[in-house]
Amino acid sequence: MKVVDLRSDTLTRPTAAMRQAMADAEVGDDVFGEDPTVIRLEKLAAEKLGKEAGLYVSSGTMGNLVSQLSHCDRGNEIILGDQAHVFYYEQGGCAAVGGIMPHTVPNLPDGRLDLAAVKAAIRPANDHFPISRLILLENTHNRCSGSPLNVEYMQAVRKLADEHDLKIHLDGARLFNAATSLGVEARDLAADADSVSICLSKGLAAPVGSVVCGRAEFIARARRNRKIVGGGMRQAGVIAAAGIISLTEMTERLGDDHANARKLANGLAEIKNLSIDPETVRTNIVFFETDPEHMAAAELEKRLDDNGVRVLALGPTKLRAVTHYHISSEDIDHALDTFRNVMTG
Ligand code: TLP
Repeated sequence: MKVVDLRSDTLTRPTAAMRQAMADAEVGDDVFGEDPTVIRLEKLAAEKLGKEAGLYVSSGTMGNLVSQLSHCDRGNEIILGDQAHVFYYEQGGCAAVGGIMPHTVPNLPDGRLDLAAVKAAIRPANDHFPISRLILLENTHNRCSGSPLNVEYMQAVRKLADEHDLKIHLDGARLFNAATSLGVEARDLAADADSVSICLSKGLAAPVGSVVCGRAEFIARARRNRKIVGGGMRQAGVIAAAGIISLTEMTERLGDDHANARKLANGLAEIKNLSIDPETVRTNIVFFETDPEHMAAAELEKRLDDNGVRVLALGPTKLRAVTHYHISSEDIDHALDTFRNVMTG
């Protein structure tokens, strides 16, 4: 049976060029700072994001955690969206590992945080309160339909952060999707953040890895924090080699994934008992709702799966489909046929 797996862009497998580069990678011990391929990847990522230095980490979760640990002391507070991946899907690592308190404000449907709400969340100097240290943003915003945050918004948050002496961390797991969607460079979207974590292992198809970028002095702290969470890797050039291909060859094709996501959204909008506004789909993530009177999300997920189409049910009525490197326009046609059969059958 043909399988169209739309559960996540994390499912992408390394390309032939990546596998070759991994086999050929020159390596050394990266904890000694001696792996030339890791060094090359870190420099390349920093250059692409317009930052002084980069740090190769094993995952987006680790990138976000070491960044928070490197900005904050125990008892400090971070301000972030209530839909943020860091708040929702990272086991509260900031609190569990770093003693850092998350202070959420509601995400707007397009992934932004209302600036007045952020301002209201910043603690005044008072011995009763924790110290606000960091604003954490996500671009694109996973749970907010994969929406991209634009440069003007980043600048506005920077201004507010500067007025209150706060740092900004950007969870840029899909920053190149945002840049593609907005027609800007990733470095333009990173310019106003003190630190940025990008993922190589989602739409960019590397098997593992993320890179945190920022000022050299920040990255030196992040390197220490990576070690304490067990992220000091040895001959990591073997995997970093694939990440270099992610950044040199895989960013340019993300527009295809966005076109496929929009095509899927347009098709789903036509199917009775499903609802979606295709205009909200601006990158590769498609959220849609099912009418539970007709079929609950978990049931729809299962029936699709039985027919070779995989999506994720993320609530009683809410589902997510994500396009990526292994999904073609024909796969979307096939998936839509399956949706129609399952919904009417
Ligand atoms: N997201 C995964 C799941 O964890 C939900 C997915 O399938 O979308 N930031 C953002 C915005 C992410 O979407 C993810 C992964 C991460 C961080 C964490 O990356 P990893 O999985 O490498 O730790």
